[in-house]
Amino acid sequence: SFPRLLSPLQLRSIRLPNRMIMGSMHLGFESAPDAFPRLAHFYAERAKGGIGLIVTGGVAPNPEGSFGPDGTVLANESQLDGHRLITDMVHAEGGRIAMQILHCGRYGKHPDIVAPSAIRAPISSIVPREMTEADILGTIAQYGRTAALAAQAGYDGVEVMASEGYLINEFLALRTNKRTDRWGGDLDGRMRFLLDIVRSVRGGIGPDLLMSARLSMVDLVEDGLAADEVVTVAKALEAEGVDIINSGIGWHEARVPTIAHTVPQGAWSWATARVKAAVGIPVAASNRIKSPELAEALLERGEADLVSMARPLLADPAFAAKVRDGRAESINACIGCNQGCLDPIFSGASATCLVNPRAGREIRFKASPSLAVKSIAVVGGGPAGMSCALEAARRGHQVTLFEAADELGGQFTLARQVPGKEEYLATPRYYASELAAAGANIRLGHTATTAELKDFDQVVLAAGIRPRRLDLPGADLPLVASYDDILSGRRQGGERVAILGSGGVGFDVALALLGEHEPFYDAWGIDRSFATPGGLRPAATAPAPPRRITMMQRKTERPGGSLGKTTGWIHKATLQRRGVEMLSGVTYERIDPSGIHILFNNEARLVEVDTIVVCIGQEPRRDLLAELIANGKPVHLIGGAREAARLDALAAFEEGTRLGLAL
Ligand code: MDE
Ligand code: SF4
Repeated sequence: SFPRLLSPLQLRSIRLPNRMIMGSMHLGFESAPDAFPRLAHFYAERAKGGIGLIVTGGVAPNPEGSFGPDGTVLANESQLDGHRLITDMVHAEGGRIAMQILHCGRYGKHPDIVAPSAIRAPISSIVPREMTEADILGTIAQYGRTAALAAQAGYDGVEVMASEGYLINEFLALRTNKRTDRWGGDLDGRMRFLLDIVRSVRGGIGPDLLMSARLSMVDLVEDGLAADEVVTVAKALEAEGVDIINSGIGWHEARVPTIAHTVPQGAWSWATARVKAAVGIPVAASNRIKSPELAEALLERGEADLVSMARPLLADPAFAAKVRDGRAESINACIGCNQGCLDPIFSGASATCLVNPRAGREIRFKASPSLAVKSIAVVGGGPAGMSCALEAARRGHQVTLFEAADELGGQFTLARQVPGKEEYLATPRYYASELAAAGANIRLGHTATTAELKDFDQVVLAAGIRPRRLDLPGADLPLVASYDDILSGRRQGGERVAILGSGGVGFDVALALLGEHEPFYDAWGIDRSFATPGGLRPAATAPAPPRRITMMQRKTERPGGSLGKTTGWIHKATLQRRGVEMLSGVTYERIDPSGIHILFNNEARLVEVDTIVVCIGQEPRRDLLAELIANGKPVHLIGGAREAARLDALAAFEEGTRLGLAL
């Protein structure tokens, strides 16, 4: 049971039924013509799912503050109808929603960005313009106007985004604030902008609505705020009548992972606890909190009063209702992959969720009961097959799912051997129990035959892929292994290993061969004693790797170029730290028992190894296709069986869901 998580909280005129907040997420379609109805359905579904409070994606107070082409600004009454649609639909579901006001400062992706000082961010190519006194006063007033408009639109409150390295955070930190006027210098000067904004916002929303401020608990960049400065700012916010302090962790330019799956769950609660101990108002913990058990434990330990979860609400809109109704074990857990949500956002596309393709597409992906019940065979229990079978079964079809292995999950089960990816296994577990609940017949350890499939009305071929074999002299020698040999645990690597192919699978294999991760705080130089501004310290010396690894690829570009934008750099840094060699532009010549002969920089070289792991892509597995077509069976081909060029779980789940809704 979750007594603390489920206890209500009164904030001014607003009563939260529980301590779960959905954290702010930019979804990437905010400026699309149909954005408001889509957003309204997205938030309404989460409200229906029982969340205590929803915080919207960031809305800028003026055009300079917007993300860029896909950002939104609320500066006049012209958009109020759109926002009212959101608040009306959320309230109709019994929910509460606060609008986040976010000025992106030097992180905006457009030419007119501004900042306290004209210093370019390391993750941007644009130098911001230094704000004048008039810009600053104007911006403070615009925050108040935007807040007033939010109140007029029916929001229950606003959140002031003061973390993650955005404009207000840029004013707070010496790293980005070199001003010598009253907006810079000592902390009183640097926090003046934030406190004036908070006053302006309160003026805009009046005394009854709630105000949250998202404050950076630890900046994780050099010349970030010192430990006592964070506390001083928090106390000043309390004195100004802020109702909730929400946690931000690390700037976007920080070279420390903060929310990827490699970050231990609850890794940042120490930073929130320091602030919580110093103030009397409720404080919310955030980042890598995805299970109700951990959330309850944080509250029980007194490290926070609320928990803010963002991605877990993409993965399962009904998260809070399941906690409330004693069904927590049936939560579709976020696996921290960033593949469906943050990676697309940082690449200028829209967010959804890998394990819940319906997220952000609530209107298009509506399930309606099937009018004519059909018997459907789904061959293959990987991402495409599982998701298709589940949607079809939920809609009332008679579904039989055939899986040759002894468990569902397909390529997903290979995550088991990759340190930090263990939580990926929650996904097949979730689908398996939901399939059973929806009445699907699951036949594990069974390879379907054409004869068996003959009696079904429709067949979905989702048999996935098989690893592409290496076509090279010596490729059949015993030292050569396929990636699934290693990732399934069937084979172990030797002392010296060559990995052929440096895409996502090659990286997973390298990480698996390195074994357990180093302790997180040591590897990334995180100072939990918070003795230096920003909370960084030199990383510990990396332990010697258990084996020597050389990764290679034929492509000339840098290895890891195809990895996710928000996780690729983490994996690259981890492998580099452990001394993994990475070669690009390699020509493979031949393999013999001593290793692999290659051409590298126009020179012949023997890479002496005892194990060669082949990670050079996949081919579709379509064993039954020709026979089924010859028998005149309607066959649907989805997932890797249709297109294996890129092993793409995001696409596979989406294709499966789409087809399951259409059958
Ligand atoms: P890259 O390829 O890793 O780097 C490019 C080059 O820059 C260098 N670099 C740096 N050098 C020095 N110091 C630094 N701090 C630094 N940072 C980068 C790199 O070394 C590299 O140089 P090279 O090696 O080539 O010589 O980076 P990229 O430009 O491809 O991508 C950068 C990213 C923005 C993707 C990035 O760095 C990101 O991965 N950072 C982590 C972000 C993250 O995970 N943040 C925490 C979670 S998000 C969160 O908590 C709140 C999110 C707020 C909104 S959503 C809520 C509001 O509505 C996010 C919306 C963003 C919309 C744009
Ligand atoms: Fe979580 Fe991955 Fe879904 Fe993002 S795409 S919400 S990280 S499961």
